[in-house]
Amino acid sequence: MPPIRSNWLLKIVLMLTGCLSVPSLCQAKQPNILFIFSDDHAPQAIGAYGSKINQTPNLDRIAKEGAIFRNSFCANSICGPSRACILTGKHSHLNGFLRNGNKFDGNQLTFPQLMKDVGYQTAIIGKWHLSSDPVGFDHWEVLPGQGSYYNPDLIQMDGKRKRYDGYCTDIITDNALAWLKEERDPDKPFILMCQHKAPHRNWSPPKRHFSLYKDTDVAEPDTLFDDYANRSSLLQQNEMSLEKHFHWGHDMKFHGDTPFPKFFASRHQNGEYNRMTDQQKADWDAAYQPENDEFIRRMKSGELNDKQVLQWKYQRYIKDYLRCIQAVDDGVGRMLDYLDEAKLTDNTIVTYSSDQGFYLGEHGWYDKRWMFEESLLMPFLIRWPGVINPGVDSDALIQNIDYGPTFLEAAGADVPAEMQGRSMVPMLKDQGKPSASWRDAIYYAYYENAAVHNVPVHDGVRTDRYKLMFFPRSREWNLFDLETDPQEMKTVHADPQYADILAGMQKRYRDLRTFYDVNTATIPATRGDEPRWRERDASMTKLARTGEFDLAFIGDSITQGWEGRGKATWDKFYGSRKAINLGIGGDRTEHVIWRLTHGNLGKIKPKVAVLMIGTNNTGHFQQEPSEVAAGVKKILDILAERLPETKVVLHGIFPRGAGPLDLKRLNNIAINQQIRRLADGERVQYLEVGDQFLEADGTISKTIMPDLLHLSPQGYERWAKALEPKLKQLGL
Ligand code: SGN
Ligand code: CA
Repeated sequence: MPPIRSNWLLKIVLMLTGCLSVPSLCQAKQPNILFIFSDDHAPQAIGAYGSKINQTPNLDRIAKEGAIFRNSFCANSICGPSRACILTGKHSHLNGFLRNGNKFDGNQLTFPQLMKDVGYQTAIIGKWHLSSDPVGFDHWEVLPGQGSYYNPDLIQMDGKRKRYDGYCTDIITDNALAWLKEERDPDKPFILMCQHKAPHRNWSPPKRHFSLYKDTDVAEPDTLFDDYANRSSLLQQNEMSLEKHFHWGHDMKFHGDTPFPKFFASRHQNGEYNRMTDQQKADWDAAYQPENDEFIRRMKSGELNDKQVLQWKYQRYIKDYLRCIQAVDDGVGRMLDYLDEAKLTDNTIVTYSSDQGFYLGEHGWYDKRWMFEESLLMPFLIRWPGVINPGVDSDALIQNIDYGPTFLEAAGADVPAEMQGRSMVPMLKDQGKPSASWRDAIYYAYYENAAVHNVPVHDGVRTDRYKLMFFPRSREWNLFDLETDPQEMKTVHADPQYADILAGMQKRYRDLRTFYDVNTATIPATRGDEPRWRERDASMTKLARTGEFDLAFIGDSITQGWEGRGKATWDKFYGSRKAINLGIGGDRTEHVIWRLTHGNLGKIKPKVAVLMIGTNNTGHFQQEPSEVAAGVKKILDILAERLPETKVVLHGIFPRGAGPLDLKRLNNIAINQQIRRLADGERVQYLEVGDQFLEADGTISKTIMPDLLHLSPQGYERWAKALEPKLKQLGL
């Protein structure tokens, strides 16, 4: 953990000068912060980062007059999660916003709230995408969800939506400037977060940039035709390729259905076009129609081979993307000009960043999510006159969880110990040079399983030279040497020459997970990418919605087995007792956590829930017993919150394996030793019936557990009999 920065001295000075009560005096000390942020803007499309494909003079100005960070990384490369990491200074598993679609808990500790506490005015205008309303801001005006490029709606602080005529990037800039000029209190320091929608999909540019790149081709990336060989097999399953996953209307800006279904998906029309006024539509069509007609003509005449079609798609995509960025750059220029005009430049920190990077055709992709460089990287430019010299260029490994701590320290506020990021202020004062104790590796985790673009859950670490990724879905490691293979085309995890490096990186991975409190057993996880799991989960949710159950069994395959080898016993014991089976084979604690918070409890209010879970945590991943116990605890907490009247029979995990020294069995015993303490004897009653399945010498008979893990019909009968007195005692 970073040390708590105690700013008592500053506080005394502020108090003596009256600053705490008369904030105007503070302005010289407390810098304003203008946080300009965009969505999906990859560093390789910023001049200062060496872009080969576009020019961004205004963004470059921030770098030129301040610092550029070349090793700036995202903690979780997706929109809402990245924003939650920034607000909280914590990795996703602790701030609770793991994937788009979660709802941000605004009552948790966030840096804007803490800045308010030290006298700042806080404002956010633009894309928010965290579902709940912004908390900790004196002023906010945010796009609903993803927002729109054309004639966007913005949610007002009273909850009403206001529609603006015009182009989103310009409107967000206008409104941010209006707040600076007219609404803020000039006697107080401010943090203004100006957050663009652009250049997010579907990359709809403004009219003034329609003709940019009109008559030129944009350079293609080297890896546009990546075949995904030599890396995790899961790469092949992606649904974010230029080749297969662009929509004719939405992405490629054609009207109607595609005549070429082999090359283009057809589902999504261009929703932006539908929002346009007649004049906007006319301007749009004047720009796109001739090119579209020409492409259709060439396709119909058979002039284009598959490769050329892909190249055409790349040009359409990248040009629109870059045109959107040009408008962001224009907006940044207007903001910087205003700071000059209003004489605010000297006392204002300006940062530019984006929620993550993006694939601009690299690896044949658009979108983000993967831990490969293009989407792991985030731009981070910062200007701080008087502190950062012009032209600082830093290779320090920074992350979005560092922004909050940095702003807090700059504002003279304490950085709470619970924030996992670190303040960059000392490094900024040292012109981008990290101290000896600065981090040597970053931790990354992506959780959005079973979602758009089908990128698997994975996590990993990156040092200045190596990157290690772990894919739980296939249980694969991938290791990249960024010096010899900067484009990450070949994993070297199995190369004997890298054996020591692999071992070292795996240790770094384990240690960083411990350092950041990453316990997979407690992080809600869906297996929705597995059709059988998805179907069973959905059917249980449907059944649970019907409501009437007195008894619920919750668990993994051993519980699910009541419908298989245990069926006769189930019918006998529970057939007439309104019982529901919420077991899914292969589940670990994290999956049960997901299910119970994503519909599986439906409307049920059972008298008794019988819970047994954890054997797969041990069997599949060798999670530590304490980690698994924490997972069980979380499940009990969920049950307490959602079903406060329900009594829980918490089973010790059944024994497994051939003999008493079977390692997986020992792990279950260790878990049981911990979870039995979670029972209060009232709401939660611990019940261990494992001895029912053991022979006198501690072995397990195959007539009871044919595979030494799952019960036979006889085994189920023994389970039911051992459980019965407890159920009776609990009123069933
Ligand atoms: C939308 C996009 C996806 C994108 C996600 C997340 N589809 O679903 O391409 O990956 O947002 O983006 S779209 O058809 O709506 O454009 S994020 O930046 O918000 O995380
Ligand atoms: Ca984004």
